[in-house]
Amino acid sequence: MSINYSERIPNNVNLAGDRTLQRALEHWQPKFLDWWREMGPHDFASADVYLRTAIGVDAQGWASYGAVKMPDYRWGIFLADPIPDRTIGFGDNYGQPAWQQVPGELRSQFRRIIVTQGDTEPASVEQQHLLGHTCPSLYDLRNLFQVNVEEGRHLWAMVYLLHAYFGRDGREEAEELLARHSGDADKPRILSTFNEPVQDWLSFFMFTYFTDRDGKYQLKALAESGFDPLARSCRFMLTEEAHHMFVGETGVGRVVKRALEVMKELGTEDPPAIRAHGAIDLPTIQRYLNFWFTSSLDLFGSEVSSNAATTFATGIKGRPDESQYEDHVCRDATYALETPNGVETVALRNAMNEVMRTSYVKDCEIGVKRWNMQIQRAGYDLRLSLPSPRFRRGMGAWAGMPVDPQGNVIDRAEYDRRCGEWLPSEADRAFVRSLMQRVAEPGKMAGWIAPPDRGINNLPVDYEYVRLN
Ligand code: BYC
Repeated sequence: MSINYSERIPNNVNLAGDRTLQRALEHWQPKFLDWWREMGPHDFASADVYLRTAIGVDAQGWASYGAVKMPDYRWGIFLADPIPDRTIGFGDNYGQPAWQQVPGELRSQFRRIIVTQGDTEPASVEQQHLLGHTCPSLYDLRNLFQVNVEEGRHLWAMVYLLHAYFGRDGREEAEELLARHSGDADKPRILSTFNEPVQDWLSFFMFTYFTDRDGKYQLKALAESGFDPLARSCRFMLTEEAHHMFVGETGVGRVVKRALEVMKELGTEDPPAIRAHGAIDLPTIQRYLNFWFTSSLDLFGSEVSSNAATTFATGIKGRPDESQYEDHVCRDATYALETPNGVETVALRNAMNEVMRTSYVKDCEIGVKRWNMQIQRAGYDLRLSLPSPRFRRGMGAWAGMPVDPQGNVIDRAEYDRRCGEWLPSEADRAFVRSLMQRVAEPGKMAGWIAPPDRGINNLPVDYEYVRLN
């Protein structure tokens, strides 16, 4: 079904065919816009931003590009095309027809998962609220705003499901999605990472590399769901998500590149010297990486989880790329889990969070390898690395354990003492913040980041991606 753009809410779900639902969503729309004005990108409402907007859901030509003022962005509801005769691909209902409605007995679990997914989207926009003021270039500013409007659209995707399939409860949850706020003492966002401040662009790039990648894995798992409208929503969200991780991977890569340039120029690897030259030294980049990677690992939940077992068994949430596995039912399969008490054998269904986390870690390694290739090519021995998934965990079996980045349990006093080596210190953060000065001339870059290899949608790097009216 094509997308109807003449309606107040662009959609390919035939909203006009369900007046009650349409009215309910049109009632939510101004509240969303109020939230956007207050909590979205601060101060850029009148800027013309070169944005891509979804205009279809097929793989080719799904988006159009053009200058848009963000409050006028057409946030819409788009589901990927249905797969004819789709069946449930995992769990106890394996092979049964996919559900077009939520089965009554699974209602509260589906709602909880959709709300959790939905909550992260506006949370990330709130975390990035002030970043526009310190953009390193107009190219980066545009990418920030692209990510922000698409997170807003992903919120719409979840709000549609809540309104369309969960009645009054769903409408109440949709209101709550705008009432909780990132870092709020009384009404914080649901998941830990989404309450962490993102006050500088190095954090933003780490966030889009590591935390948006959790998004990729969770969305892939929900794209397998037996509830077909959820699966189709998530399939289309994944199309948009790829750009967010591109922003992260290339962003960190450009910060590394700039550090290497300065190292060459000065003939030293000495962090204070590199900093004095206005670039971010590699050990500081490693500490930021450690922080955001470990925080994002917690987003997968506990290693052993009865919630995970239930959502898999019932057909609510599969594994990312379920088709790669042979056994889709996993009734008797087991998983060998490394815990602080040694290896424990647990039912595979209970270990689904860990299965997902393990695939996520592998995916995270790809970018780290690319960053290291740059360092190697520049002739330096230092390598960036992912810390052990046991390090600095806040959820699960390793939560709160004094573990070093290599994964060894160490003395707590030593752990406390050495945290400053492994994680950004207040001084690191203050230094990185001191570099965050707005650069807003077309083609100009801040001194701590290298220019991108190419511009957006075949435009040159020095195109005026944001016109600050
Ligand atoms: N912080 O059984 P457990 C994205 C809660 S990112 C705080 O171990 P379960 C995006 C958990 O909710 C993707 N609480 O875990 C990225 C549960 O609470 P209740 C977001 C946490 O349930 C960037 C309790 O602890 N999508 O899209 O198997 C920008 C016990 O949990 C945390 C999803 O997460 C935490 N880190 O799995 C924009 C998908 N971890 O219910 C967007 C939907 C766990 O007992 N969510 N808890 O009160 C889920 O599938 C699951 O809820 C989780 C947790 C994977 C998060």
